Amino acid sequence: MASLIAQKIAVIGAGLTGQSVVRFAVAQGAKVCVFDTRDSVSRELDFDVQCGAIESEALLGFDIVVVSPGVGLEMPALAAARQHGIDVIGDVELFARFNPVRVIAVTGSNGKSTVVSLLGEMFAAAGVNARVLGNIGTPVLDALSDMQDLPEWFILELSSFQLETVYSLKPQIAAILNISEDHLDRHGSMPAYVRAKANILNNARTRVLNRQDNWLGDLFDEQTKSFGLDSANTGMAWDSGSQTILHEGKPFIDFSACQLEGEHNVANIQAAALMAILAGLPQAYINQAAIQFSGIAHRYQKVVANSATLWINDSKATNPGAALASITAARRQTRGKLIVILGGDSKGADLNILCPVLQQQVDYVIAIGRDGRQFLNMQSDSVYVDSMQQAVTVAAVIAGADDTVLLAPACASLDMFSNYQDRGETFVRAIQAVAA
Ligand code: UMA
Ligand code: ADP
Repeated sequence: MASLIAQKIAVIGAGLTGQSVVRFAVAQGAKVCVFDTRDSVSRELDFDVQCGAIESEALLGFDIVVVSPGVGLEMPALAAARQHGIDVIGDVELFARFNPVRVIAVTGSNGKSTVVSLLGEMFAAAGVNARVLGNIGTPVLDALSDMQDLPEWFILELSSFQLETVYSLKPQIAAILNISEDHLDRHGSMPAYVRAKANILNNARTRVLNRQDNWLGDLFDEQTKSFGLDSANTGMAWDSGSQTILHEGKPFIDFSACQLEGEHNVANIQAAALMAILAGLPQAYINQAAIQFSGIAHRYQKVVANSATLWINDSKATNPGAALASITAARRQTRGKLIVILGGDSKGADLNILCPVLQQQVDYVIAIGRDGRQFLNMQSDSVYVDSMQQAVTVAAVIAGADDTVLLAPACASLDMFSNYQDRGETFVRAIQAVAA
């Protein structure tokens, strides 16, 4: 295990990750200096932060630079540090150098939080102590604050941002759920985005991959276990007629008894169940958790409202691939019209991949946000509005009984809201106001 005693560490970014790095590094005896490229940091912190642009030579006196996931690695000060042989890493790499616990690591463009949460429930049902951490919201280093109180497993949700700087992680099981366009404003191209995600597999004992995803074909090795919405006799498969998830060709989970809805969630349950099997959990507990799990907030959730219309909040559908899965699921569940609210910050993604589904499966598009106008060319029955309240008011006029209104924006929320939770909550409040 590495030692941080008297090491000089620069922490870039004073958000959740940066704060966890400071706590961990200080506890390990390091000397820490925190930088944030914003002009000021509004939150209250118990350490000093150097705010504003980081001079290109500013990091050269440090032993290690720990970069928060939201900070792009091409920043000149980081490039200079790398050129001088300074260790430039992320929090997950630092975690990996100290972590003594078995790890399951999960990435993918969509479904990560659902899968790690469900997997956590499967461990809990089986009475095996596991902690869910990472991009889902709890920085990984916080789990190492008490080395005398560690679980049997860590279940890590890892983003492409975090995986760009991971080298030493040795997961027992590493999964890539799927790949579709996301974060291209940061990674620049799909191959670069996939390369970042594929880092999760580097030292993994067993790979878990989606066998129907074209981007993942080259990543299979002899030990890889796979899942898919097909009738294969290997890994996890799917019998849509009987709504049954199969394992090695045999019925394993009755999806019609589960609370999660939509075929994208079939894939999510398959992935979680496969990892649970590989971790040695008994089938009965895997089944029990799959059936009882009701999903997480802002992911394809029915909104409770005094309305004959079905309203679905999928604010976390923040890229076109997620919106595609969401719209497909909603169309299958809807007898009447399907009205979809889309738009926001596209993060450089090509929104046109949604054109066929909007034309063929959606009756009306309500567009919002910075890049929302792009959707107006994809569906003639469409309108652009300035706020979520207006979007819900227009939807309420168009929709009747048997109709569904789906918020699946295909975009990030930050142009109009503080985050996707704020966008989802604004949607729900607006529904409750019109349905009152
Ligand atoms: N900052 C800079 N310079 C920059 C960018 C940011 O100084 O160029 C500073 C900001 O001023 C701020 C701090 O860095 O003070 C924020 O750091 P951060 O953006 O890395 O965010 P954290 O608060 O550390 O949260 C991160 C993840 N955020 C991102 O990757 C953007 C959280 O994922 C994660 O839950 C958390 O670590 C704990 O691991 C959020 C996310 O949006 C949910 N993830 C993306 C996604 O899911 O699509 C990848
Ligand atoms: P992530 O953590 O990767 O963002 P979530 O589990 O939070 O994933 O789900 C985010 C959104 O992605 C969901 O609300 C849904 O619209 C979509 N989604 C979830 N699972 C899948 C999947 N397996 N394939 C495609 N889209 C999915």
